[in-house]
Amino acid sequence: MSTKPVSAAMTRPWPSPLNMTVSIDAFVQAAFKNLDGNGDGVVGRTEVLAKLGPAAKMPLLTFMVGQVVKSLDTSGDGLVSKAELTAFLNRADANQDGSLSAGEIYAAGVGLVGVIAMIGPQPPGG
Ligand SMILES: [Ca+2]
Ligand SMILES: [Ca+2]
Repeated sequence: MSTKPVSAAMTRPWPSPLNMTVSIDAFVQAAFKNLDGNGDGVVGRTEVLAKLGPAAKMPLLTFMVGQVVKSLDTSGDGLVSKAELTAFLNRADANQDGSLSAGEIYAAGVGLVGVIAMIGPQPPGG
């Protein structure tokens, strides 16, 4: 009998989407730290795609990023501000406790799952 050790490469800085509970504030901070490449406090589609590297060449992914940005961008300037992301996450926070459970994330739909999927796989040192 042999058991395979779990590779360290399999671990992620974010918990598994299936059992995660995320503080909205921490999520917004992490999202902007990770995605706001030019540090101007707003995140656009090109900044998100730049973070995705070679995967950004996939048309479906490019489309999804555009849809997510569009759904978050309530002011219509093509950029997502911290306030816009916070407002979106607050809407998903069904019990208004300031954090999101897996159930709340699931209920909020594909847009939020897409955001979390993008933010989740942070490259080491990135
Ligand atoms: Ca920016
Ligand atoms: Ca905006």
